[in-house]
Amino acid sequence: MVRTFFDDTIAAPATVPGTGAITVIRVSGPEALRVVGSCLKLTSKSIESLPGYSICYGTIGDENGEVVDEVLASVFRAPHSYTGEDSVEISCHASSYVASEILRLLCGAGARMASPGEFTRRAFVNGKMDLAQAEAVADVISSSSSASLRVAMNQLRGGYSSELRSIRSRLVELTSLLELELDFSEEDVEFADRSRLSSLLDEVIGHVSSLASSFRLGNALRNGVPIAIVGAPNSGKSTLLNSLLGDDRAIVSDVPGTTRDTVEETLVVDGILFRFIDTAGLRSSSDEVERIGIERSYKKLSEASVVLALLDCTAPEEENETLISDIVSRVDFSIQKLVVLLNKVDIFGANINVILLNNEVSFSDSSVVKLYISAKTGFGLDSLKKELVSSQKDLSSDFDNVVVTNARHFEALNSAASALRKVKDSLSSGLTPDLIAEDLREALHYLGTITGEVTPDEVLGEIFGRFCIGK
Ligand SMILES: Nc1nc2c(ncn2[C@@H]2O[C@H](COP(=O)(O)OP(=O)(O)O)[C@@H](O)[C@H]2O)c(=O)[nH]1
Ligand SMILES: [Mg+2]
Repeated sequence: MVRTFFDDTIAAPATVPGTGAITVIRVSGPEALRVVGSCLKLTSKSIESLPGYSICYGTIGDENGEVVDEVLASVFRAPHSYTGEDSVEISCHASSYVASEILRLLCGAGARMASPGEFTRRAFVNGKMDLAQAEAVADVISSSSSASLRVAMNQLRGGYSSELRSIRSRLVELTSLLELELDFSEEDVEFADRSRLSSLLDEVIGHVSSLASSFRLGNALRNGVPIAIVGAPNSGKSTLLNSLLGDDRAIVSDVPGTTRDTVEETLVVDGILFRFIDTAGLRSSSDEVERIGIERSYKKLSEASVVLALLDCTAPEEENETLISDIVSRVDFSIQKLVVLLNKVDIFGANINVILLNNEVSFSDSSVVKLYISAKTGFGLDSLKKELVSSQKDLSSDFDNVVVTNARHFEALNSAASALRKVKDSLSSGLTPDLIAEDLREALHYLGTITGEVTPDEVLGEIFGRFCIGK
């Protein structure tokens, strides 16, 4: 028998309650087969005699011999199961009454209800996956685009963990070089070649920092590429959001200043998840609430990957010029892209060519894209979507590399990088090896929190607590 770390057996539905064809109830723990066997009747032998990876058909009955449901049960033998323990997955009919009756019988036979994320937590503790992989399970479940799925899948399959392992092993090598020196410190020898140490260190710092900087991309993959829609009140920002989504999500009104807070919605275009942010119109206002909204618009502008500056073609040209120069001064062109949208072209009907000529807004930066659209009729929105997709080319090519998508990992990588920079300073200022080794251990500690080697129980509790019951 394979020894695992838990001596109790847990059970929970692994599928969402509601209408569907079947519900799957997961049972895991040393007693899983006995517990299920006590209420599951098969035609010939008992489930306890079946080998792993087999499926059997039978009936589940209650204390009075009354049949609750006909089910299929899949048998997994430790360690070849999701949790690493003996497990059974019961597929029953998707009636919430049936499921709760089966759970009641399982608990009566010695199982207990699982808490959120407990199956995955067991998989982690039993060494089936590390923490980064366990977190990827939640990411795979919640992925909403092909790009975010690929990144989560890569993490689940251990790509990220193996990258971290290689960084850690280089750091361990560094630490042992230094510790060797420590052991012989009485004799005043310098074993480790300082310049070799320092170049090894540079390599690791570079690696850790590039992982950390992939978070901007990772965050965009996970939560959507942030696209801020900014412009004057009444330029059609909310109308644009609604037509992009094909939904009346934001309030459209011809009273200026209606959108006082930001409205965010996601949309997948060509496999890329975008998060559109409708903001409060930019104008000088004495209204306190509106001013707070405008401040928030500027904040969203600065956080966006792409800024959509929406101009009303029918507004006076000077107004548009002032607004654009305000927006241009706030865009960081090294990491952000600006698309200027001249809206409401439908008003000009057949005279579209006239406005194309008249409404030339000039830009210092030639990378700024300008499009004529009608948020109301949908004219030009396909070109806009194409522009957005092509602005995120790196999103569709880069994600085969390891991409950090998790804020907790991002923080740990930053802490590790800063501990490593301290090591580097200490090396160059000739500090004693014991002090240097301490900072190295600190960096190792932070990296270890990502994969779970040194993650405290409260953090584990918090991570798995965010999972659903049955995961
Ligand atoms: N003709 C026309 N009107 C538009 C267009 N886009 C928005 N509007 C109108 O402009 C007004 C303000 O729109 P809204 O989306 O609330 O502007 P916001 O303040 O920028 O969010 C509404 O009356 C819209 O119907 C457009 O493309 N063409
Ligand atoms: Mg609005």
